[in-house]
Amino acid sequence: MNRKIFAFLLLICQSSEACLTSCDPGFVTIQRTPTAANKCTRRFCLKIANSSDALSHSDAEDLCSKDGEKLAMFESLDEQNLFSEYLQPNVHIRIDGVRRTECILPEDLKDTEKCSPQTAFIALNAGTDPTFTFNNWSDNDPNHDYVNIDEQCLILRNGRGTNDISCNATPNTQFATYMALCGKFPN
Ligand SMILES: [Ca+2]
Repeated sequence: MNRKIFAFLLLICQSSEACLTSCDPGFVTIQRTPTAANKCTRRFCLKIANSSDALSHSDAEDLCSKDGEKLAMFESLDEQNLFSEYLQPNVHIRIDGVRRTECILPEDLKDTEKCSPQTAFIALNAGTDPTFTFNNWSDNDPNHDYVNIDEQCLILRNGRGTNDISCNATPNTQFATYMALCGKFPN
């Protein structure tokens, strides 16, 4: 990165709300390297929220919003490992990210530049660079369930890699999801 641009970004970050204070109790305070991709975020607050019912994507968004958070994603393996107690086989966690509308139909998927595993999804929580999540796919994902074309949302599959999955709740299936990764900026 050009030195002048880097210095300018640092100046913005030092005056940014995202650089200040710490997280509420119950959150893990995440230290991040400020970049343009994560909107100059130095600190971010993450937690795992639980539900007794299988979560749809919108259920997970609602669960996070109760305390002012949004669905979030990990920016690195180091961040992910801070939640190792949750990262178990057969444990799936709803995370931020939805498939771009222009990457839903089978003919869209033939445009491998526009709809590659790295470009087909968009993150909505502004404090995170999604590069790690969009390169950390579990085996054979993203597969978009080519029969039903209904895998528009994302989970952390088996506590390890990203999987595209239905946005609907899927109780009584192997991918039933009862946890959501929620995040927000420090207060
Ligand atoms: Ca999938």
